Amino acid sequence: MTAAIESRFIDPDAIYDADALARIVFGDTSGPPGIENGVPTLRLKMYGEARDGFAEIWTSAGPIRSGSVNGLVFAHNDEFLFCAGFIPVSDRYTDATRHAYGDAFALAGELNFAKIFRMWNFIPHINGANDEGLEVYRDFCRGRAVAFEQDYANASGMPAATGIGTWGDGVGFCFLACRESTVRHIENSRQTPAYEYPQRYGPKSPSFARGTQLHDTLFVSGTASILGHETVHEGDLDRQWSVATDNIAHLIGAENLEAQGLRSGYTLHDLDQIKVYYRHSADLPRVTKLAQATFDSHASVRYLKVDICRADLLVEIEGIASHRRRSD
Ligand code: 3EB
Repeated sequence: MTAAIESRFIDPDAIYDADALARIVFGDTSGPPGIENGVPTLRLKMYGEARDGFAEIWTSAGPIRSGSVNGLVFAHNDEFLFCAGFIPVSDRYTDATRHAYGDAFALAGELNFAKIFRMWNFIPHINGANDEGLEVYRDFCRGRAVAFEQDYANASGMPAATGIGTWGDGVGFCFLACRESTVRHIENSRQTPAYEYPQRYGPKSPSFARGTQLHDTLFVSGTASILGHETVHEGDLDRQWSVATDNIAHLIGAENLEAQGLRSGYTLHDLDQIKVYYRHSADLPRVTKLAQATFDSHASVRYLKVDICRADLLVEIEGIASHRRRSD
């Protein structure tokens, strides 16, 4: 059996499926995840006002079991697991991250969902310094890397991910995992694999793949204006936008996928469920225009004003590529 897993964006107050796997509320509050109306819910403070927010709902057919343990909440059907957790705000993240992620990986293993295919990490004060003077993102990356090295037993590799700012009082994280499905982690020949970034970006490299393919769906990681391992076009929003979207187009295109043994290729018009993270409020009108010119007019796009993991990045984009729309 292969059930599909799908996400959609809805109003934060809208009625949602009681058998949803997950609900992530991008609103004006944050905190540890809980089970709300039977559905694991992670609240991330991403906006100053509740009315600006939205919720992302993940659904998959079949009976669902949900629960919570160790501050983690989860839900799964026969094929897919969602798990979320939270690390309170701190001036040192390495150990807490290592433990929280280690617990989450152990839970996924115990529930027999060994393959993580998409992960999100929302980090407060991401460009700030911890009590050793190390940038918070780098501190976080150190703990996450150790958890992947020591507690993530699965050989399928590191998943597609987003590591981005939040206005909340702690790190909110969540991931999706599966059992036996074929999961393929994809790299981008225009970019150095993040897990091979040189040490100048931090003591431990970020733990993620540029994308992950599951069945006919390619989950695209947060993607920015980085070529090789270097930020390009510091201070220039339009140019950063074009490098970021060219990076996505290349990642999901036939040439890059074929070089990694995959047959399907996608274009930017196959991208949906798009999140555009932008650093400066004043850039929103421009970012909206650029998105309208770049993506399919039917694609769902949401905009979030947050800090980005490198102080010189102005914009970062994630989404999901599939051929579904074409055959609609
Ligand atoms: C980059 O390419 C930009 O730390 O999980 C993108 C996606 C980025 C995921 C993460 C970071 C992460 O390095 C930043």
